Amino acid sequence: MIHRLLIANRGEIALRIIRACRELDIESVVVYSQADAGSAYLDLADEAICIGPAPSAQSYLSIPSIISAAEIANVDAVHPGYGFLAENAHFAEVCRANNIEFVGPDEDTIRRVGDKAEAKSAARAAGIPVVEGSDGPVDSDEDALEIARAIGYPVLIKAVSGGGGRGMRIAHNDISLAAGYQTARAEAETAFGDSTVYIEKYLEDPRHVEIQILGDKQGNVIQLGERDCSVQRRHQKVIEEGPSPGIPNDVRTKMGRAAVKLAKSVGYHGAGTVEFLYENKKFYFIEVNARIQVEHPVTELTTGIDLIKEQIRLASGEPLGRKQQQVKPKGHAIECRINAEDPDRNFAPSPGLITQCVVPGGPGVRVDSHVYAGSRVPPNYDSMIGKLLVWADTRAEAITRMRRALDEYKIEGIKTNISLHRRILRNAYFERGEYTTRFLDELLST
Ligand code: MV4
Repeated sequence: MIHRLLIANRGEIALRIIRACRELDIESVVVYSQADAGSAYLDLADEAICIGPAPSAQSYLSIPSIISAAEIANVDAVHPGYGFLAENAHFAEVCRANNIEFVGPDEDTIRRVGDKAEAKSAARAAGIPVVEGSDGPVDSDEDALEIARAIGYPVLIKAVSGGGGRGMRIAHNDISLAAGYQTARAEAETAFGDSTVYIEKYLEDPRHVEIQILGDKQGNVIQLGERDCSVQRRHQKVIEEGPSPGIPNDVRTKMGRAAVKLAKSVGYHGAGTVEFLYENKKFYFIEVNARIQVEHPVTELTTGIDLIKEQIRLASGEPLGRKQQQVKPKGHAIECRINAEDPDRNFAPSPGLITQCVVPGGPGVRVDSHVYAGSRVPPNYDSMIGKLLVWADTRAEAITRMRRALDEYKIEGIKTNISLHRRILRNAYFERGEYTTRFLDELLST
């Protein structure tokens, strides 16, 4: 049993976890950096501990500081949220070595799926479709060239430790392959301390669809349906929705089964996401996210399942409380990520003091945010300051509701991307559900 839990994160997800703990009657201890001191959500936890100065390397990413806080606070579990240390196998290992339950999968599973070439091999071994490409890492220019010529251009060179699109290079011919292979390796070395790359056929216009899964420590896994995350800019998701407006029912069923099969084959427990690309009626596994994701509330709204509470229950060893047949997603949910950024300055971060904040509400509206009039958005972290979600019976009604909610949202003092969301929600292609990962870049270039 978990009685007292440390939240190794900040902002809206820290608040989200505090709320889940309160409902589970678990004491919460939240850590914070000097940049976040005074933020109101800290008062909602049972205890708040300052772990260091603003730069995340010295606070939210500092394993010694967080473990010290956990020891001082005498917690029996740590929830990492997303980002920061959420998929750090070493952190999970240190937690458990200190007798602290890490809310997430085993360190070996995190390590295994964190290596994207290895995750792909596991998927291939489980009979799940993967994008054609190298069978594992590519260790020389010669091998890279041979593989690229065999599968045909364009190809994509990807870092095995990659994420967020870093260490990725497209190559259209032998020349750009040679250059791309080297730059991808160098970029991966700088970003992840690991220059290992692999090669895939480049899909030119896919949708990004991901399946939410839950697994218990007894080996049971269920899937809670998909989210479409194709609306993104520079590998940052901007809008997510579920179900995906772009995939037929038979594909939905197969993708869900594939996700469960893969999760079982790697001994996955806790909450996780299996990502796929979908193009020309076919789906391909790309990666596993061994954490709760920003967009998890989309699935909470369509299934009625509290994913954070489930994560904590599963971490404490409880079996899944429902069978696959009992999961019946209903209606439609959309999430708009609200970022402190300036649409007129190429979406540059816009930190500062929020002077006015009027939050939407009413039927079918959910706002997950830690900010308010008087709060200061620090320049040190991700620019997301909240998430606006809506739920309705149909996608058309959800769109109408999101437009209404966006029109109610007023944030002053800093710039936000709310105007961008208004524009997307009125776009005819978006309205028809006809969009791929290229949609937002194209919208912004017109
Ligand atoms: C791809 C792809 C096309 N072909 N793989 C981007 C980040 C990483 N999660 C995987 N990504 C992609 N992998 C092949 N073989 C296109 C992307 C991609 C993308 C994927 C999901 C969401 C948005 C994206 C935007 C550009 C490229």
